[in-house]
Amino acid sequence: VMPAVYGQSDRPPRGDYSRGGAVLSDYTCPQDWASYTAADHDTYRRLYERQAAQLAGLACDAFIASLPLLGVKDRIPRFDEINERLYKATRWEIVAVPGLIPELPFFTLLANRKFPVTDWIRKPEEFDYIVEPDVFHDLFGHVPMLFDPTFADYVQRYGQGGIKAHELGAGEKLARLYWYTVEFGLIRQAEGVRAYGAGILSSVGELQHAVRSAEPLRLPLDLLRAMRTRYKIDTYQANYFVIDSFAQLFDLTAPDFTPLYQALGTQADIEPGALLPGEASLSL
Ligand code: HBI
Ligand code: FE
Repeated sequence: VMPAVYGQSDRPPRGDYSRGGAVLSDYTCPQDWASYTAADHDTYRRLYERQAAQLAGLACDAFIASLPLLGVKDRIPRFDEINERLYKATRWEIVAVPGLIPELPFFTLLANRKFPVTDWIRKPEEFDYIVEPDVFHDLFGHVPMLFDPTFADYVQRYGQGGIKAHELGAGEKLARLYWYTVEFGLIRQAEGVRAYGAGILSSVGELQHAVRSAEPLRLPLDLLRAMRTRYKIDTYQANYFVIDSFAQLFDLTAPDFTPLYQALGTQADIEPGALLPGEASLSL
């Protein structure tokens, strides 16, 4: 039953992190599926349809294989239904959150194999572009990849590293690794470069830009290079980092990052799109 203050069918306003006490101390909350409107479901259906139609040749195989495991396409899925499949596949679960949450609880959820999914959906006037993650970005972009066992293990390892980075004051540098892998990562498959990052996969325009355009730089993933590289949040990325496999990503992030953070302390940040001497953008 909805708290009376929210009315019969309106969702709590975006940015309400209390929701009458429904948000827990770990920032998770009930999805409150009943309060989505017909317009909300329609927005999801139209976003899904448009994005699913342009994946071939641009999205990585793992994503294309697992997208159907989200279940219904014509309305916002119930998180519980996705969890029945996801937990069996990789022992991950999705949990609802009211929006962006602070770094430490975010890392802590990932370390516990719980992926925070924003429960509200964008308004029709935000259809093509939204800065903050919403339920479409989080479900469509992120959740299919969590069905891949190796990638799923990487995300947990990232969360564990995040807790440590937070203690060391290196959370901002480590956040760049999330950005350039989980959000905007590219992978080299036999047929060419493909997207595995959720920010690319859930974006109407960035898929083509990231995978086909001659404009952005594509560099092999190097942890130090990626964590030195600033990023843009309001335009297509000017550089992407390419991996060869999810096993490579998992293995790269096995060592303790403390020496990396020490090195980062002495090296200047790199502007998005800048090439260093000796570097070259990878061919597609
Ligand atoms: N909260 N809901 C949500 N989703 C995110 O992707 C997210 C967040 N809080 C923090 C955060 N990301 C960043 O610190 C990561 O980029 C590391
Ligand atoms: Fe995201």
